[in-house]
Amino acid sequence: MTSFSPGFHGRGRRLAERLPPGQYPTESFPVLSAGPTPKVPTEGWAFTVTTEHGETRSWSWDDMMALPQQETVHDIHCVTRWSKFDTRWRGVALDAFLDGVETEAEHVVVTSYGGYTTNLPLADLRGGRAWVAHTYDGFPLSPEHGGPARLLVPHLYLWKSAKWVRGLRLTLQDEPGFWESVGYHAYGDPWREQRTWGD
Ligand SMILES: Nc1nc2c(c(=O)[nH]1)N[C@H]1C(S)=C(S)[C@@H](COP(=O)(O)O)O[C@H]1N2
Ligand SMILES: [Mo]
Repeated sequence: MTSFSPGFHGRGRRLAERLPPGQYPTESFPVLSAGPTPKVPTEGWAFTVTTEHGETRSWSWDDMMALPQQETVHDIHCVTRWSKFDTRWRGVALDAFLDGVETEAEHVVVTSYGGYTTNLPLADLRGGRAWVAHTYDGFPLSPEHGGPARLLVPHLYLWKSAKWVRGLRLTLQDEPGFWESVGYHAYGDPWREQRTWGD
């Protein structure tokens, strides 16, 4: 059996090993938004999962806050080449919303207040790898960064982490989202440098 030192897989890994190809580390937290920042009050906020049959389940802000909350720390990677190490979030794992949802769908279109969309495989939202995040570094997520709540899928390029997240539409076919339809990669794995269609 191969054994690794305790830090090898975790945060103790050397920073150079944590930087995907073609990325540079930054301390700042740039804001990248394709349009204006929508005003999304928590009153009236809802997160809705819609199946391929059109069945829906919705959570109000209070419903969402009553689900199990997780504190989670991740390196994030933007396709514009900045990476930020050890970002600290609080939110609800997508598993909590997907539990008990009956579906044959293998794809998801994530929808946002303001109209942004992005697509990814449903499997990537399961297994404790994706969150609806409402707190960043101990404070309510700021509107520019997607507050009151955004999707966080740190193992994919950050354009998949839809800000002002509104819901999931489960689909039988993979449907490109906003950036994917103009040339960004359908999957977007930073470790395989899947930036654009040809990658
Ligand atoms: N709703 C919405 N979500 C979005 C975007 C957007 O324009 N609208 N931009 C994406 C892109 S391209 C990136 S790199 C990240 C940037 O997140 P940040 O502004 O918090 O750094 O949000 C992603 N999520
Ligand atoms: Mo981006």
